[in-house]
Amino acid sequence: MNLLTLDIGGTAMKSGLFQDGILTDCQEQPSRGKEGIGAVTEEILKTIAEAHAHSPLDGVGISMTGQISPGDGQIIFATDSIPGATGFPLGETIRQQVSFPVSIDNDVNCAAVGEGYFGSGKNFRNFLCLTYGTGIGGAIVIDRKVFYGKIGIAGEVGHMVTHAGGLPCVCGRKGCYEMYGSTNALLRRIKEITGEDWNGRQVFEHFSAPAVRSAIDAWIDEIVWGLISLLHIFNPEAVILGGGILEQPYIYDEIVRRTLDSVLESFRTSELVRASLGNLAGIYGAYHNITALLSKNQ
Ligand code: BMX
Ligand code: ZN
Repeated sequence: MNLLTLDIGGTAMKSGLFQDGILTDCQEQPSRGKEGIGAVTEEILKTIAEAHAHSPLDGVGISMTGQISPGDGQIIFATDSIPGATGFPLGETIRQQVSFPVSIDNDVNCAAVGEGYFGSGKNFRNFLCLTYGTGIGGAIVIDRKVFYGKIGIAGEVGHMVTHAGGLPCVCGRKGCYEMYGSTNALLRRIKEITGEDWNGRQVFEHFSAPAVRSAIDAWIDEIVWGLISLLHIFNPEAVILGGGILEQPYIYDEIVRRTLDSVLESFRTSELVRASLGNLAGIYGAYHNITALLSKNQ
């Protein structure tokens, strides 16, 4: 069985090919998010067509940034990290072009499913999964199932307000968590201070520079303030933390230390764990979702 999985964020798109249950190939390319939903869709269709031409596919599992209607794959709302995506019928557009089943869900719901079945979430029934990347995404898992809310879009933690009346957010509102705690927020801050357009890795190469170090520390506090509220609301067994930048041991260690120091004592039993599938969690979740869809269709 040949299944292609795609994990599409505001900046990058990963594709993973599963052959008889084994991830045999994984690639990463720009998602072209800033160019708008048309460019992203073009990349998606091109990647599917190339994989299918190489070895015929039985299904495609998609993990997509934005508020996704899990059944039809419509983008109910997306921030300006992908202009024009709000309202776009992504599922319908892809399904019109292919002859095999396609599953689509929000990227962090997929990451939570990936971690839940194959990674750090295996030992927990009730957990949150949060990723820190272009934005901040979230998923709520209750009794091993993603909690979808009324119309399928629960868990948009990036848009809880952590600074009333604060910075304008890509969602059109003000003061959202992701404007302060996402990797993009850190890179923006570093650019203001140094004038440099660094990526996350380059920022950490300058970790010992006092101005860089203090920007990193202030950014970690922003992450922690959001986590404190979430722990108090959900009292989860665990919070799984993902996003490439969390691979920096200093960040993860400080998030854990400061969060557990700052929550009410009665909330300190929640575990804060790193996504063990790293940035492949979405790919594995999309794989689980398309496998489940195929067996339901049988
Ligand atoms: C945003 C929102 C979420 C997404 C999260 C992480 C859009 C386009 N995205 O808050 O749906 O889960 O970012 O996504 O509205 P990423 O782009 O950082 O991977
Ligand atoms: Zn917002």
